[in-house]
Amino acid sequence: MKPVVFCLAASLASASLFLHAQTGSPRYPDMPSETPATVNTAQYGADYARREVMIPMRDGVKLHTVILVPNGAHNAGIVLTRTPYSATALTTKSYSNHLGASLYGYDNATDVLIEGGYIRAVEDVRGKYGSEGDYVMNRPFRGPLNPTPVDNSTDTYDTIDWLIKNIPEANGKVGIIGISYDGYTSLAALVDPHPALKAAVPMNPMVDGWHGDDWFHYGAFRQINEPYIYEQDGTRDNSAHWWTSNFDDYDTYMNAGSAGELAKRRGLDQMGFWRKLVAHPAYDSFWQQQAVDRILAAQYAKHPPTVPILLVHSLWDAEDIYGATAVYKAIKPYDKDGLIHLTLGPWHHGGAIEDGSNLGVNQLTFPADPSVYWRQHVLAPFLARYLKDDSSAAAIPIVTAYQSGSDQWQQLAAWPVTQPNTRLYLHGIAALSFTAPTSKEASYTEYPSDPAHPVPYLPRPNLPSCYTAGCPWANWLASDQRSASGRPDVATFISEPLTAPVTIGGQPVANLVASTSGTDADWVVKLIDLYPDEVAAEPWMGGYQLMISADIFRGRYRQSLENPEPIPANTAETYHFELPNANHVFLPGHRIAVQVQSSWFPLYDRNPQTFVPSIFFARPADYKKAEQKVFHSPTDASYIDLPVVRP
Ligand code: PG9
Repeated sequence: MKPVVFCLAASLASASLFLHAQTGSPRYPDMPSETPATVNTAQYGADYARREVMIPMRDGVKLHTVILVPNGAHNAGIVLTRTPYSATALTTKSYSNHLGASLYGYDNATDVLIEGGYIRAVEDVRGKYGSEGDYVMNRPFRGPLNPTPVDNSTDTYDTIDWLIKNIPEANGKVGIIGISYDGYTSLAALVDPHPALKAAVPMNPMVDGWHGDDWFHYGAFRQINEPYIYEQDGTRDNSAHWWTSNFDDYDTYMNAGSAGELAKRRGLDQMGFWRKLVAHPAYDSFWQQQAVDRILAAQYAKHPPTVPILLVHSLWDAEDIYGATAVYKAIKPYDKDGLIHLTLGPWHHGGAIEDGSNLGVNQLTFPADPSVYWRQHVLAPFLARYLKDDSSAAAIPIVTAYQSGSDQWQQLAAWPVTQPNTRLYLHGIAALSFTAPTSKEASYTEYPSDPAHPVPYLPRPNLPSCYTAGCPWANWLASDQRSASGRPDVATFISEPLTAPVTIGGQPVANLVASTSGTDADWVVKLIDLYPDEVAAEPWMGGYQLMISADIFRGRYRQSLENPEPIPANTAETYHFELPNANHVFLPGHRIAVQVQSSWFPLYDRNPQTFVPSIFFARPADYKKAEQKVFHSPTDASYIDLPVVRP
């Protein structure tokens, strides 16, 4: 009984203390609190003014926005970012009275924003951190998926309207910029845009979560994002944290079995977005109606684009490798005035605003920092041309593309440079060539796929995806594939050393003819640049196997992305799917390699290899070892159709 009374008394005492604190009258007048009612950030010596405002949206919800105005700003353009990752965090890299030291690199392109004298506005999206309202992951646009009168389009419109009316130092021109989710909000601004929106820079944007961005790739679920969903959906300030259980995430996900079982064990099923994910494992209307490339194309089909756009794609983007080029492909046909621009850079996710001189330690390096080049020669003039009153800044090329292999920037009139036009055939005895297979060679290559021992996407231990120094996540797409090529459950095909360069500029297409002894399967296809045995200038690149373009396809969707079908066992089926864009020269002395495997773990959930209604909830007994066959015969030829650029 006592504990209850104690608790009751304790709670009454703390309540009265709390009331005193709240009413402001000190409980002990002779020893009042030293804490002021509010703290005003001192501006002495600062080179900018910091203002924090709550901007009212049309439904009355107020959004927290940090506004940073450089001292002496006059007729300045505003550069806006709308984020679910904390406006305060993005604008207080350090508590400095120098603007350049305060802005985080992420989203900010600090050098360009400071040199350009722009006013910086960063806003918490509805439902996150300092903003009011309800959070919905990538809030669908108003319509069948969103019956409310508000979305990220209306919230951006209302925000811009307030900014241009309430910042006297501004010139009435607003640009929006952002990476990843903030790339998605940058695209959302283009839906029914405010007339003051004069430029958009969506960088590595989330565009189609099922097709090839963060949630699935061709139906294979990216389960290592479970912690992200837990924390992003869990609380307004991301204060509920996913707990770890193993240093090696490979064990975390293996111990649970399915992605759904792990979610249940961790309480992820409390989160609304998780429930939506598991309710829509296929490419149904839930995903199709949210695909931003489709939404913008439909809008521009009615009214051509009026806002200049600079889409930014990273060639080794581990998170949103689909979005930017998919939007470009979808909307460019409606661009009557040459307003739609695209950059393809040799970066990881978000690399354009970071040190871009390499893709990881003892991985791919570049002779000069491509990020500095891009910020100074592409981003800076683009923003200046459209956000400054003096629009004398030079026009930028429609496409600025970094060609890996030759290590040079290209100014192009269009992307892709060419469509797939040359078949690179898989052959028996692990060979690869531009000539079609003949009946004189083995008609297939066989490999086992055992869900009890899935192929790691990186050598173990697999650390949780993290962004601090030393974390391999950001650069894993440029990691050496030698560790995979030696595995019996990875089929590797290698060409002879090239005697002349092979240049590709566009999207390769995988055409895999394969069978499985199971009734479902995943197919991973990797196009690889295999370096010479020794590279004098960079010894660590000797024999390196660098992925140039790779993806995973969940076999149940081979006939329809919306309606999964079991795979008939031991029957050759064709899997035909686009791989990510590449702008690369395979140099003489290099070889081209292709790897085929049936798991990429723990990044993607395991395919049980027996057809079940939902892989999210496959049971332990469903997971069965299978024998996979990749066919390379005259009638069942497997190949990658390359967009070869002819001199
Ligand atoms: N696109 C990034 C991401 C989204 C969802 C899960 C994990 C990463 C990002 O917005 O940073």
